[in-house]
Amino acid sequence: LPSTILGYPRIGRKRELKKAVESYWAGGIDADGLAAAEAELRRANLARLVELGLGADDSSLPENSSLYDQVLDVTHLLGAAPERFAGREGLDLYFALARGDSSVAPLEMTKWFDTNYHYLVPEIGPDTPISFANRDVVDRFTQAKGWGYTTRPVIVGPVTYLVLSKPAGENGSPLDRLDDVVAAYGELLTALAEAGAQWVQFDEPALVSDNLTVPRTEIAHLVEQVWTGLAARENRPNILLAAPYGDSSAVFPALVRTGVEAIGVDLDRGTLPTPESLANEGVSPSDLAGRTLVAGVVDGRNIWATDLSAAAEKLEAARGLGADVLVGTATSLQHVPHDTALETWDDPALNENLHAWLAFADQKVGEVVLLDRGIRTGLDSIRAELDANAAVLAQRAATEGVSVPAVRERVAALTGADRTRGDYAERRAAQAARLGLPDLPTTSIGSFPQTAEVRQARAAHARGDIDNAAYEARMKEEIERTIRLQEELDVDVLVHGEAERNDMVQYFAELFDGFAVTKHGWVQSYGSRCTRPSILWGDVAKSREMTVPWWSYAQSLTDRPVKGMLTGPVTIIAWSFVRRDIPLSEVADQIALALRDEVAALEEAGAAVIQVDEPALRELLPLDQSRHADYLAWSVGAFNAATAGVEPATQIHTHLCYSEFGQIIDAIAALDADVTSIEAARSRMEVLPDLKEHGFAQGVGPGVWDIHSPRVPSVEELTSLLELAVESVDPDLLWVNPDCGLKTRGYEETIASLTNLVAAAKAVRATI
Ligand code: THG
Ligand code: ZN
Repeated sequence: LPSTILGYPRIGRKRELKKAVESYWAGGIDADGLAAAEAELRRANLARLVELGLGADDSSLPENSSLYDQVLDVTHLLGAAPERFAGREGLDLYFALARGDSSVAPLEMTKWFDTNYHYLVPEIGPDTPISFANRDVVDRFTQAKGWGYTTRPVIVGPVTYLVLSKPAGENGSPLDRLDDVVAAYGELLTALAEAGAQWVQFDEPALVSDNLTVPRTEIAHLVEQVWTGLAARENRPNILLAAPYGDSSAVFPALVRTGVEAIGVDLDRGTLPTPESLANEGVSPSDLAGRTLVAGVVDGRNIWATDLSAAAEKLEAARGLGADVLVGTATSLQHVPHDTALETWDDPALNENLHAWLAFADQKVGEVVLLDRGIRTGLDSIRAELDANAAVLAQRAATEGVSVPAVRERVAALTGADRTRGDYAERRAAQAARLGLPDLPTTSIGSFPQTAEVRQARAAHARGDIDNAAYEARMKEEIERTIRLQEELDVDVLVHGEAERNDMVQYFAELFDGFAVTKHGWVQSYGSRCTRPSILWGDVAKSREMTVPWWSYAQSLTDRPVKGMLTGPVTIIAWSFVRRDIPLSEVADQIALALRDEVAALEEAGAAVIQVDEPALRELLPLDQSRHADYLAWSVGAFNAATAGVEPATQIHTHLCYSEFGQIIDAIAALDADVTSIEAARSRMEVLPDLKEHGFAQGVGPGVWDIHSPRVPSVEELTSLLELAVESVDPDLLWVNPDCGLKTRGYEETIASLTNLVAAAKAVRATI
């Protein structure tokens, strides 16, 4: 096996996969059309990788394509569909599992480790069918072989698959089915060998996470057992067993003991064990002789050019363990966009800098190929490239905007007092007097439906087809419509609807100093859905007018309070590609201070309620438990720095996009927001008793309308949820709202649902 990458973006340089899949769903192309488009994209990606320097026939080409999701692909491979999908097969079944259909709810979706990618959660119970049921992996290999490529299929490993599954039904754990899954993988190995595969890659990232229901030591034990068994099979391809997404040093001996031919480790987030620690586990250099170590020295999920000298040092250290060392990526490159060459930034200096500083997937392949040359023919043979890379890193550090003294000083001067709002009881009284709201006040989370017209206006503005004044007029029309609608519906605290925002992070990234945005930098978020993460390259500050004019316009239209709406520091970080030359905690404080300025500007303009959303607070929680406390301290501290500058009578809201609080309930209390809105409808307010037990006694808005579904909730249903809520929450502290923003909903269902929501609030209000 030569040097390689663990996976390549599959959405396509021009989002070809997204377009093909969505066209198939819409009836624009049929199954053959989709298969043809998918094959063409796969072939183009393979051709591109060979053009970039990977070998066509030496198994260095990863085959990690998927029509929707790599975990769903395993469910499909195993035929492990829950009972409710009975009667469906092939593509219909595959997409029904992903998205549901007219009569069945889809699999649940959740985050893939600490990335922004989401996978479909398998439901595995004692009766779930499990076999080697689908040959797509083999067929793709064979098809590529026909094109002249010997690929290396990439498949999520059996232990990770089951650890990420949830139980179907009441009884047992998905891991009870491990033997059945392993048997199916065994058959897959045979089928791949028969098709001529030389190598196959299995990813077992569960090895590096503490955030799972199964303890890490148990996962390591299972991986060792399963892979020792699979490695002992005859008639199979060579196996690359990868432990991406974090530190596998503690489980490395278990990987060695499996006997697989190659091990892949993440040396970006993780480290290698020392020869001494290996010796303590009874692993000696001779155990590694003749084995391959794919050293993941090129980061797979951020977009900065690799420090090649540092990478070369890691490779050198890896050789000390006794294995044959190859260059690899730390994770699949599916988390980064395709190619920086597709981008042009308007500012010529920034354009030149970013092209030098950034490495998207194609540039990372180039780095792997270069480092491979370095370890094969000696570092001197790539000395010129190493020197040029060092010069770029030095140039970046010295570039204006990367380190802004005023920003650094301001962060350094932050005190505990700057992060403290003062007594809640006093704030509560002052806010009650200022706002004069009824019990159970109604509000919404922030965005209103983004109509096709709004999107078209934004696109026309971006193209230069309409000027600033016309665009502004168009947005103001939309804001007025949104305000009038909420008044008609008799909502108590209004929002302006965010028509002017494309995305809640990109909007701020376009306005703050220190960020760049991309035009083509799409990254798959789930299925056909993509985001373009912003690039945080420099020190962050606010130097432009941002949300105040829009808010002021909205507030000028009504006597009811309109919320100022901002996105919090952790969420901005979580959904951007962030610089790594300073600690995240410092980046967070910089963003916090920029937001603090905006909070102050809103307050100065008269906003009585300001919401700072942190939907991603939970997302960035490290996989490694030992790092939780530090993370929660800086993330909460940043939120506090952004919001604690306001008067007691100014009400701070926050919104969190999930309901699983377990690990972070204390952190949520420490945010010290006056009102926190959360997801609660789907779990029937389950979270509220927990909050109460924890002594959380500030305003809370448990979402009563699940906006993730197009269904309009009835007044009765909403009323019953609110009746449940008042059992745990003082009616004086209870807010009534949907469980997330309405951007993705249509107007018709929004009006119907908000009408019912207000009616339910009034009904329950009358009973207290
Ligand atoms: N903004 C950003 N990042 C995010 C989210 C976000 N990451 C996590 C979470 N939300 C992911 N969820 C979604 C939901 C919808 C879409 C993408 C990610 C989506 N994307 C459009 C598409 O692919 O067609 C493109 C949107 C666009 O034009 O910008 O619908 O909210 N930053
Ligand atoms: Zn939300």
